[in-house]
Amino acid sequence: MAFIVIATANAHKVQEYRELIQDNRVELKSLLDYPAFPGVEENGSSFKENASIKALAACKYCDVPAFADDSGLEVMALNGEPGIYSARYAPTSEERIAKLLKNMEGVTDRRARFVCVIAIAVNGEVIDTFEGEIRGTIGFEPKGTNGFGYDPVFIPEGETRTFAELSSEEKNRISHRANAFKKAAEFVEDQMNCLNEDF
Ligand code: ITT
Repeated sequence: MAFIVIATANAHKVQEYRELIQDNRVELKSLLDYPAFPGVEENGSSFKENASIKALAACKYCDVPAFADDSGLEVMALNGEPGIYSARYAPTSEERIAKLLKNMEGVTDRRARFVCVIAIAVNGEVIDTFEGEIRGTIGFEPKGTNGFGYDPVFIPEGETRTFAELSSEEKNRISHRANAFKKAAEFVEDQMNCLNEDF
């Protein structure tokens, strides 16, 4: 069986990708399977750069095809913050949400979007990147216990519930991660078809 590594140690992301990859020919591993992986500094200035840095590092270290997900929440009234600093906005998820809600006190424009960029690296090179988004609004208090990160305060467009109140199947049908993944999966499928035609 072929396997691919996702360059993340975030168990929630791994779980979402396990549900998204409905292909029993592919086994998904993550950096949780490589505990000696030294880590990598996410010093890029965009989701795309950080996704590429992570995918390349994992591909080189594990010596197999790898992909990475760099993602985050952009709030319009905060000029796109926390953006690429979403994971580093405060030490814990609860503190990040508390800080976000504090910074939005008195703000009536609650529009926001989640962004996800997937980078794929093969043979020590990033071959492509794919972006997905989901638009929505920021609630006034955390609601729900599913998902992770900012899910309890993000209400996707067309919904009254937060991501954390949706089931994982519901989130995975519409999320920024699912939208980026669809594009990446189409690309991989096309590449496989081209390879098959060459033989
Ligand atoms: P890796 O770098 O190891 O993949 P990470 O959690 O540090 O793990 P990022 O640097 O991409 O990942 O930061 C993403 C942060 O954005 C994440 O920690 C959450 O705070 C937030 N985030 C991204 N996708 C999310 C989602 O689907 N639901 C809620 N919060 C999300």
